[in-house]
Amino acid sequence: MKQTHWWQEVVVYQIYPRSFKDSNGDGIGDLNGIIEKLDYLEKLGIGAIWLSPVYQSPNDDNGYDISDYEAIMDEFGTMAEMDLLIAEAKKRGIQIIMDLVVNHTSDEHAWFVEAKSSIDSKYRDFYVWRKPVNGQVPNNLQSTFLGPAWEFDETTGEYYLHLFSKKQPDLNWENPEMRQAVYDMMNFWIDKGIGGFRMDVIDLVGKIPDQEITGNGPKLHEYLQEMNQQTFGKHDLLTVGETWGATPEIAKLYSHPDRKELSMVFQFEHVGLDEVPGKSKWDLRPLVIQELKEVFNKWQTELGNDGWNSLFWNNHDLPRIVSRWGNDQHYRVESAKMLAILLHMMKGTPYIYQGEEIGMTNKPISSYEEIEDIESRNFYHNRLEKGYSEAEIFTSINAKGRDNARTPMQWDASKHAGFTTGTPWLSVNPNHTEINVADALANPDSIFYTYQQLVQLRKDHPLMVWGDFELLTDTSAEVFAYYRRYQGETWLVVANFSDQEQLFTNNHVVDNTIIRNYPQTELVTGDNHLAPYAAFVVKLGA
Ligand code: TEU
Ligand code: CA
Repeated sequence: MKQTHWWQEVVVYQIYPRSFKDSNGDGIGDLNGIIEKLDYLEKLGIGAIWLSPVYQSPNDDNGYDISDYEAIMDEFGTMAEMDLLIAEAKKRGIQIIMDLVVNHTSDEHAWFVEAKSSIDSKYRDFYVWRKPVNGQVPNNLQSTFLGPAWEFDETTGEYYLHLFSKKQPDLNWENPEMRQAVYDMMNFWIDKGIGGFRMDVIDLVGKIPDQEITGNGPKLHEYLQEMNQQTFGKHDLLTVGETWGATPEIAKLYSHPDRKELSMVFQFEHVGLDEVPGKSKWDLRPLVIQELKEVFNKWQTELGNDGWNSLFWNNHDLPRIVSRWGNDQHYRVESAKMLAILLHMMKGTPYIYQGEEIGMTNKPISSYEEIEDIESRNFYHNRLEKGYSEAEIFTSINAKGRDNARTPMQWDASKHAGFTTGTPWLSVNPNHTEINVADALANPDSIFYTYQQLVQLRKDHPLMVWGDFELLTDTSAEVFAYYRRYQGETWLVVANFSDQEQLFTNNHVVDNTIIRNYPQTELVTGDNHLAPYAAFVVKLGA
């Protein structure tokens, strides 16, 4: 008998609290705003919310720099409101998944303030300190946000490690007391009745800085097994690790049920397909659809029952999928629905990022003043220094910059999209007059209802959760088609991943249509001329 878990059967919705809903007019989304919108999320049908960080933070990296793990950021609200959110969500069958950022803290966290005060501080070893080498940085480790990963501290004459901004010093996981302090903090949240954790860059915690090893260090899985035993192992919680470098083999180490580590990981292999290999996320090349098929096929077939997939197109670090791989102009609605159907019909736990369910798009910018995100700001300076033109830099930022995902949620057509009555911390996309929740709810053909239907189908059909995946390989390059099979039943998923009509030959008898994005068309036996971005799911007859 295979063991099943609630987190294999739900759809998760990610909230970036700063941009979701402002309840008090200060221009910043907050916990009360989320509570106000729980009925909307219940209508969508999701079973869990992954909440990006809501903890106390100086916001150098929008909450991913935490100064107190057991306090709520002032702008977001109070701990009492957090408790209310957990309770109100639970009433609607929704679990709260907290973002666990424990590769690093803020430099304003009490541990770091203490650690920095003296070499003899009892917190010194909670972080990674090294002496200068020939008066220079200890080695060549680089920060993800560009520049050296070492920052010199004048007071004690040593460098500390920061794989992200210098206001995000890395924790030293080799220190058992530090690990215990993290586990205590996790238990504080578990005792509040949360549904689990999304673990920020968890693949970095086994780092060996002196060997310049960051991801997938030798003790990584030992730490995760210890964490599991000390915290969530006794509860059936959803735990998802953010693991940039994962292959299917590595994903099994994290998520094989017998290993007692995590429920699943976010793998990013598909995310990198529009980048020039070996260069950075900013160096763009067109997507080759055949490669996308191969990557998904690999992940869908190789995990088997030895691990569990997560399914996502979007998050707060990635550009809007409809702008990136769909068509955010003429075929916005069709392509957004196609992308939804293609992903949600796969095996794994699907994640919807706020606004994806109404087809929100990237928001182009043209001046430095419009950049909010630290990663994009650093990139801008770095490329200017290297001699790139502003035009080239903005092409990259408009395609891939993180602010694209972070513009405020578009609730209605009013000024500032109903997100705030004040001035939003990041400007609203002007297209909110056409793309917004109120319009989506009023239109039975909207993208919202495609997502709602996909969420419901998953509840009604074990095939969607458990069915085996098989890619069709004899299609045109632009057609992404696969079967799902479960207990004698077969569904065929067909998606035209292009803005051109495509021919698709179906050799099977069609029993009935499960979902589609062109309401007036059927998938038939024999030749089908698929309209741009058309997608169908049909149950095959015997
Ligand atoms: O992201 C990890 C990470 O490596 C990202 O910085 C990623 O490389 C980049 O955003 C791709 O555009 C996590 C969080 O999701 C991100 O928001 C944080 O900034 C980062 O960790 C540090 O906590
Ligand atoms: Ca607010």
